[in-house]
Amino acid sequence: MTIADDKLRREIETLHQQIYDHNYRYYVLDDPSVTDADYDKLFQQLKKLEEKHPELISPDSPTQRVGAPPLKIFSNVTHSIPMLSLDNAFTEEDILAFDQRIHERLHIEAPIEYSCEPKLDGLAISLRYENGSLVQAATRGDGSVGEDVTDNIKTIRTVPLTLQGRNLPAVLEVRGEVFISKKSFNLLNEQAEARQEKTFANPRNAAAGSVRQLDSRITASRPLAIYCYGIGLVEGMKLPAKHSEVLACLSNWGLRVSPLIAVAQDAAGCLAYYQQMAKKRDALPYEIDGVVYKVNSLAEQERLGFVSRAPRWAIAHKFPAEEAHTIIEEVEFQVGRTGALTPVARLKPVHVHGVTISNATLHNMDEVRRKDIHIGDHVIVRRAGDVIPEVVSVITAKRSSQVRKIKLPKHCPVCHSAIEQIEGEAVARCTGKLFCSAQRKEAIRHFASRRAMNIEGLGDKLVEQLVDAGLVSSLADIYSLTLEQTANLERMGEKSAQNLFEEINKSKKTTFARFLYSLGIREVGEATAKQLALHFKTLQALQTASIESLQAVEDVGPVVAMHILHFFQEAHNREMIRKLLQAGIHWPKIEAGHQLPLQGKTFVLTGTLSAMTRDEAKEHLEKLGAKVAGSVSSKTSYVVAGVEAGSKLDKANKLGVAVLDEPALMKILSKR
Ligand code: I6G
Repeated sequence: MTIADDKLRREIETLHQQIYDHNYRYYVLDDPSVTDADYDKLFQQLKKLEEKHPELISPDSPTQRVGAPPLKIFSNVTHSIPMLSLDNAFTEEDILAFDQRIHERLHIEAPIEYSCEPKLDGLAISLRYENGSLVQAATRGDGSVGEDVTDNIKTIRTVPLTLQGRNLPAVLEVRGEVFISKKSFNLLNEQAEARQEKTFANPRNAAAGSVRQLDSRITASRPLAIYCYGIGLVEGMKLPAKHSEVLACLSNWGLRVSPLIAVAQDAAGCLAYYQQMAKKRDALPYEIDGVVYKVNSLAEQERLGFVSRAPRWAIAHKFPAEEAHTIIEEVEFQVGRTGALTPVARLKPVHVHGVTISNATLHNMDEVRRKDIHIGDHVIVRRAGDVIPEVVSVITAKRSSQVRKIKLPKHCPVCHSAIEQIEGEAVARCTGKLFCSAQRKEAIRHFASRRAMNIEGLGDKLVEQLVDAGLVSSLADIYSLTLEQTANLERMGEKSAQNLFEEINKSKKTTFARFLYSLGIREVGEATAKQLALHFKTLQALQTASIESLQAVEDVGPVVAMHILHFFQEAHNREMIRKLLQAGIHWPKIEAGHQLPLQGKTFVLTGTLSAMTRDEAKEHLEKLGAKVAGSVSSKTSYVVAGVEAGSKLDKANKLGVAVLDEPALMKILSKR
């Protein structure tokens, strides 16, 4: 090797290491230390060197995550230690019986310590590292033989191609779950829908379908992630005594381990963990279908062994099913704020996850056709968190000859105006605009909602009554309601009428951005409204803006610009705005070149505040120009720590980020 070769090799190795470190900070620690642009520079530098010297491309180079040419079939991998599955438990009694069995088998009376982990709804994978380099990745398959999905797994950013640290085992098999976040899952399905391709029924299928692609370049385009939960074969290293310590080792080597793992001192601790996770579940960015308890001592695990395909020392405590079987009794069409018609299935009521479901959205007619849904069909419905229940699939085997086709109505079911469907769009719309009482009601609900004009007390039922009684037919009518009119409404005492009155009055003092958002212009959400307000500063400037100048605003493309332009071109919209302003709606002037006092500062809120909710604190801070982020990094200016602040506070302390308590936050807010 020449001196020049050696220098080049070292240069490439340094780049590998730098990029690896940045990847680790970004994907695993969620704490980047360089900008995306600096990261890209390093990556391009490495790519250029490799293009010039392809003989120096190593399989674990960060550039090799892009996927490889398609395979004909996956080859088989025999697992050196079988990949087991888990026994399931559904009740507290099941868990107490599991704990009892363990005590009996081990002849131990003292409480058993358990490692408790969330159970992700994904695909089990085994990663094999030799001397720290990823050499193979395989699916579980039948537990003994899986499929070789190395090229595909290498495209996942949270899977390190090389392990970090000294004293690495000569061979390490790591077991983990590959998954896709709820958000990415929805996006993937939206994109598939737009291309008229098959959608995935759930995030698990999406993860499995993405990993089991013969063309790994497709896998590379899917936003997959991994959490590691255990080990298989290990050679050349003495293992620690506890499973929780093994997980800590994995994390130190750069493998991603769930931050929600905890150690429980006994079965009661496990059950408390289950409750905690059940509460957290809906707010997590990925699906979990339960939790897993594992005897923490590795020596005790070995004594317990396994039976058929499952270890005796672990159990999955599953959450109650969120899917149920029922029948579609009827399908009706709901009209939304923009006139969009949504087919809604009226169901034979069914219990799902402790809640009775009698309606489910069918989204749109494309979805109805794709899922081949008919009135009278037996279907699987699914409820996930707070989202509207949906029909997952039809049980075609149970279809009777009596089922009826779902037909898009020709006229609006509410105002009888014509229905139009623009070519290429999945959504059909009522053309009645504000003549349609359904659209009017939705527009008023939106206008009064918390993030818009925030008129507390003006909820769904009241809007319904006000519109049906003919008291409110346009947004401006809200401000000419009299106390007497409101007090005479059903279920409305004098006190509630007075409160509503005060809330309506209070809402007149607002911000330009909120006002814009509350108008319900198509495609103008909160963020776009804020950008428009900052850019144009006055309503006059926005109302007279050209399509080109609208597109100069961040987030505003040609479609959004067209919607804004059309909105202000309509005489009845201009008249409505005039009346709203005449009623007294006003906002502080946005000065030219105006710099808000907290502009450029990033805050993270954690723990419970006593004087306001975190959402309210966020709103106050944003009004002052601050950005409020969800996670702490070296770029965070301040972490505001309320009561029971957790890991974000620890991270702030670790990174030396300034921490404010609630009185300090109040001081900042009151000063400005
Ligand atoms: O499939 C699994 C998911 C999660 C597991 C598992 C797990 O722990 C959090 N743990 C074991 C021991 C096994 N399967 C066999």
